[in-house]
Amino acid sequence: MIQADSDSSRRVAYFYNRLIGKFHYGKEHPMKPKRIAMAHSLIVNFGQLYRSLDVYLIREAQLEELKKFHDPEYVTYLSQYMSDNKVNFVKEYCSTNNDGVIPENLLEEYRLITKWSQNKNTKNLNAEYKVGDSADNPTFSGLFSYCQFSAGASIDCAHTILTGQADIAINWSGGLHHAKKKEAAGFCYINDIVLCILELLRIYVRVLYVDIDCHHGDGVEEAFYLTNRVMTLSFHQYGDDFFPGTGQLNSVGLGVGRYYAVNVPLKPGISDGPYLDLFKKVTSRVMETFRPDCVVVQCGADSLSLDRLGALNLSIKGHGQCITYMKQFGVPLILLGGGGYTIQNVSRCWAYETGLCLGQNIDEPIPTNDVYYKNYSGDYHLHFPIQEHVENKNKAEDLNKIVSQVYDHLKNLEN
Ligand code: TV7
Ligand code: CA
Ligand code: ZN
Repeated sequence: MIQADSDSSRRVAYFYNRLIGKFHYGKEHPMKPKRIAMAHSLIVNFGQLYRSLDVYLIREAQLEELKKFHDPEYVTYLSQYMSDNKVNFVKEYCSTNNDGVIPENLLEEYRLITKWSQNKNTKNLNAEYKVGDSADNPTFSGLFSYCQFSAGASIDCAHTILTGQADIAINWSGGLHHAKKKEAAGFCYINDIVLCILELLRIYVRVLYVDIDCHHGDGVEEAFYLTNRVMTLSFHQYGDDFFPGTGQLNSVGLGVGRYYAVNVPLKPGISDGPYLDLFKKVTSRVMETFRPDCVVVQCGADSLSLDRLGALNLSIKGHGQCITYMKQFGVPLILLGGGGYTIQNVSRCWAYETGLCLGQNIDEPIPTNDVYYKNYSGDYHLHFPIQEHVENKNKAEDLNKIVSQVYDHLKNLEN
């Protein structure tokens, strides 16, 4: 049964474009944009859900918009170096649909694709920006368009909130928190989150960023490390060389930004109970002392149990309770995607959380007509069972120490 609670009247802006699911990082690469299409398909097939959303088509952010955070030469490099890839993407994409007739619902895509292929720019730059030279950040067909879509949606999330068109805005194709001003890192090339927050700062005085991806939100933290207008809060797996290796408890920000960066480093195996206890203790104090005008949540689903890269042990309901908890403060909310590498659980999680935004607590089988139905083999349910046998390596005393340290840091902001 889908149950609606009393605040189901909240307006939710949901951003999607079916091209997102067509991008490939490469055969063995763990990051799979297809999971966004899978989440969308679940959202559509849980019919009550889709009908209650305000659905917006994702557009491509323009170069000038990306340069609001990124180095202009880095953006130019990405756009020009990648133009051949874009053309390849167009060819690959068209060849799979080439029956000669363009159905009406694909006309918009066709227009975009035609535009791309006319944009072919053969300039060859000799820049080195850590793109394509590591397995983590390969070049692939259409890479720059993928970045433009991800960023375009996160920027437009900010606009729907600022203009009062929505109370909650969602972009599951965003959340690429490792990208730096002029460097790609950890599967991320353009930092859509920083661009979204910069847009919010045109009107709002204070923005809170909360990151529940199992990796540290280093790119966002670094971008706002010196300011007191953005507080960054990341929960992440830490230690034993886990990527990216930053996000210690004592990284707190610098200058006027001192104590406006909050980090919660965790050992493997933390489950719903202790995670939510910690999450609520930290976020409630942060909300009370920082009083943000808007909250941006990076909802990386690699903090779920059974993730291919992460070793935390959250259930989908536990992950979702973080969203419900942030929602109840009544402050405008932006939800972005992020990591998540066991893709059938990522799509389950983000479809469920889209429901939570509408006040619907979905707990039912996967609709049998879903095109990705076979991906959910096992029990074909939206939720997977809690993993009881996983050891929580975080002792109660470690977690209490984190809470008291964070509280001590936040005391410096009270006056
Ligand atoms: C937000 N872990 C991104 C998380 C980024 C994690 C890493 C891989 C990985 C990459 C592959 C691959 C992989 C099975 C896993 C030190 C290295 C080790 C590359 C093989 N399989 C987010 C980034 C992290 C690429 N990187 O927060 C191609 O795992 O640990 C590292 C760096 C050097 C590079 N090698 C890994 O969730 C979206 N990469 C298979 C093929
Ligand atoms: Ca995190
Ligand atoms: Zn991650």
